Amino acid sequence: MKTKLLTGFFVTATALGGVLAGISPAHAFTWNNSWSQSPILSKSQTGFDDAPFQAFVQPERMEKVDVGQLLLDPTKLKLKFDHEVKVHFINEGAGFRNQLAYEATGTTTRTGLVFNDASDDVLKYGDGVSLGNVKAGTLLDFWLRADGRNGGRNIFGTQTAANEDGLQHVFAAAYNNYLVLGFEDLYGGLGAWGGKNQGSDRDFNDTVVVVDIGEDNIRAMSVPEPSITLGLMSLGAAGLMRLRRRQNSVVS
Ligand SMILES: [Ca+2]
Ligand SMILES: [Ca+2]
Repeated sequence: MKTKLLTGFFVTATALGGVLAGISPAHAFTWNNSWSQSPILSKSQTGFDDAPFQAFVQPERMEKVDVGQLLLDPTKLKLKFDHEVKVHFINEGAGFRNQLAYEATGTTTRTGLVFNDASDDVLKYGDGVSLGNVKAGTLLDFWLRADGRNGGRNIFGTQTAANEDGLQHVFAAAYNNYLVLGFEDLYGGLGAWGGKNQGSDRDFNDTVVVVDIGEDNIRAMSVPEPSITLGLMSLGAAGLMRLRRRQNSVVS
């Protein structure tokens, strides 16, 4: 009976932790080495113009760039409308040869490679890759394998809680009806050395991409929705009550 009680407690604690952490608990992302690179689409093929977004590649963080962008929570990039999602390479300010992957969770569930080598040695500014149609109700996450092209194995993504150093590695912003993502590819805090730390400059411009999720999705993401948090909290409380009842029935 003691074991059952303990199990009940852990289930309750995990559920509560998930609610407190926000929408989803931390999860690890597994890189699949058998992914292949989807066709790289040129600007003439997509009609995308990278010029307005070059302002995000400078020796500072994205929140310090002032072009009228709106900062978004990188952990909550959820689509409300179906869209053929495309990712465009803007620029890079890195010594590393970074790789970029994506993860769709929810209505559409799949993972895949975006850029096998997000370097300006191989990509032109504005080059794009289609991730295919992504359905409404899908959470989009992006994961960078730092220097992955040269064998690097550190993976940093939009889900901050899943990053091994516990730090934010992606800035997200809405600008010109697109989603802009800027990645930091060095492990650890600003200027920190020792252990796995790499004396990071925390400039968040090591790989910069623009994601075309459609104007409707960008508009929906740009509207603050305080009712969501409240709804989640009450949902969590209801779940907790159910678990307590279940736990009690096990004990009795
Ligand atoms: Ca940099
Ligand atoms: Ca950096």
